[in-house]
Amino acid sequence: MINVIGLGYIGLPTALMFAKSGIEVIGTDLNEKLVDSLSKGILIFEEEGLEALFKDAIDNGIKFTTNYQKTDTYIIAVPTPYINASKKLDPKYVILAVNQVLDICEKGAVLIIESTISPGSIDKYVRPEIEKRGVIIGKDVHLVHAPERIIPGNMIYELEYNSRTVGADDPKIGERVKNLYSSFCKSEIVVTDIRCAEMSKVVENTFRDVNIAFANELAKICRADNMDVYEIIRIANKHPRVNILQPGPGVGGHCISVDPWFLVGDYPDLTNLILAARKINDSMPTHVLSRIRDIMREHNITDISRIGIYGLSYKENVDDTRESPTLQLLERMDEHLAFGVKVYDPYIKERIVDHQYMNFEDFLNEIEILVIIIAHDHIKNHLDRVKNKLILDTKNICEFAGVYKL
Ligand code: SAJ
Repeated sequence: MINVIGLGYIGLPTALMFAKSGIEVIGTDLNEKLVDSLSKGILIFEEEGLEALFKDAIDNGIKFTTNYQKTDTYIIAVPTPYINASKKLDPKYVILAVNQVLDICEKGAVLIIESTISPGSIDKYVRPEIEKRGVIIGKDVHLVHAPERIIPGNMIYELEYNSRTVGADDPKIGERVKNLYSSFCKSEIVVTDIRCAEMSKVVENTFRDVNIAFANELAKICRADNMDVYEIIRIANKHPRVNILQPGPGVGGHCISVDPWFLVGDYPDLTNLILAARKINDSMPTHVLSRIRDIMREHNITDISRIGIYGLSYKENVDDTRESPTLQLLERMDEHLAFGVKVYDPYIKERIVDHQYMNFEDFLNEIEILVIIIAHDHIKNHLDRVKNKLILDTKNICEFAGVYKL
């Protein structure tokens, strides 16, 4: 039996996949409301294919509880927040989960940590915690770091078809865990050591951050001299060894905008490129603001409440708002005492910011300038309804004339 600890964006789909493939799974979370809801068959976030997977897992007997279970295999997928001021990882939830597992686990149990952690965290935080209890690592318990790689919006597919990394102290345990994941993972599973697994995860996300920063810097250069950045990237990407990502209004989410800071925090003298990339991506909401200002000036609009921001989530077709570009943008506006801008996102069902609309039509009726921050399928399917607005399209989805771009 596997006890999956933490039933959020990563833990839940992973637990469901194991259950679907016929393994006995119990999911544990400290959040009673969440456990209640899952036990009643109600999901609390949306994701393509998740409902069907949930149903299969329930049919296969998956259970949810707030209690840790006595078993020989644990998957820990708890949040690893980062401390904004120091840019360092806060390992408190991982430490708590490890301790609660140790309270109950069988001798020789395998603790698989899936949560993203900064390189060196297992040595720095997890091992000492275990050792101070007199528990011997490699004998009483085995440690594994198997970072997840799935992308919100395509999680279920990627759980099955992405390659995975399993970092273990003991290669034999690594192989055992590899076999376990191969119950649903159809792609290569690389077994390595824990330091390598930690570092490769953070490196993957940092690579994407740097690549996006390059695209964003190109967008600014092209704006300065009136060139079409999208056309230039499209052409450059025809080169067989060039693959530039897309510029945008900022980098959100809990991964790409966070993980590079772990490297900057730990290696401040060695991370020039990575830090520059972070700064460029963090500057994009301000760039969007200056584009809004350009449009207001050009059209003699002075009333901020005539501006409507489309999109509150951190990217398209998800309901996750962590580090979202719109939230970053609203923060910058607040700093400049510019209040009153209107906001709409069909995925966000609760009011989380001021002047947030729940109805698209009402939102459109109140605004003159539409700023597209997130390219949900919803707006792509309703472009004919916004054509009469002044549009700032930061995602390059509008092909009609007169639209302002980044
Ligand atoms: N973005 C751009 N331009 C692009 C691509 C993305 O501006 O060309 C922006 C998005 O709009 C979003 C942010 O970057 O605001 C991050 O989105 P994303 O789709 O690039 O990535 P995440 O954060 O949803 O998921 C990433 C993935 N990592 C990589 O692709 C290397 C995923 O595989 C990881 O599992 C996930 O981080 C994680 O949990 O670490």
